[in-house]
Amino acid sequence: MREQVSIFKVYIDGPFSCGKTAFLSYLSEFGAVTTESVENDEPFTLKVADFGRLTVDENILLYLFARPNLSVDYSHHSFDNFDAYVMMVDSAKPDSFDEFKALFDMMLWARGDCPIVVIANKQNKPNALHPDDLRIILRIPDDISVLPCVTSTGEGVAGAMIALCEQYRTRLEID
Ligand SMILES: Nc1nc2c(ncn2[C@@H]2O[C@H](COP(=O)(O)OP(=O)(O)OP(=O)(O)O)[C@@H](O)[C@H]2O)c(=O)[nH]1
Ligand SMILES: [Mg+2]
Repeated sequence: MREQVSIFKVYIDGPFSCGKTAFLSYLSEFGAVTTESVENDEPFTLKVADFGRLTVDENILLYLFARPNLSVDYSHHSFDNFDAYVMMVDSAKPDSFDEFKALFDMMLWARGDCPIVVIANKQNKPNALHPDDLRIILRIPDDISVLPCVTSTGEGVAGAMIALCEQYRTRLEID
């Protein structure tokens, strides 16, 4: 008999252009299914989440969802029905930190006790802040990992997913 497949839904969020689609694309076995189109020669994202899928093994499937860009008014957005959460920031873009904090507060509220990691993305930029400094500036609680990534090359991406899976395991052991 075929074993039951567990599907875990992972929600990826973060300020405009921090690397959400690139992150999802890197992980997903068929790339990102996006709803981007072009308007006035500029990329434009419709109000539907990017989607991807990662088969971890024969029993575990990750469904990956990322919020599309600022065309979405996230004040009406509900994301409390996911199994794990990834919050990203462009480590070299301080003018996006207020937006990060607003999104992160909503995510903390929505996640309950589900696994969560913060990705300090774009660490390859010359003026990127170190994850330890970002933790202080962005007031990330001590029990949430802030992990360095260069999503455009894939560096740190797998490690972030492993950290999320480890949190599941720890939770299962506690339960
Ligand atoms: N230098 C550098 N650039 C990156 C990195 N990750 C993503 N980018 C670039 O950042 C830009 C934005 O990446 P996206 O993945 O579209 O970001 P996004 O968060 O999905 O953007 P929106 O959906 O429009 O909010 C692209 O040009 C990426 O190639 C990284 O680690 N380092
Ligand atoms: Mg995107």
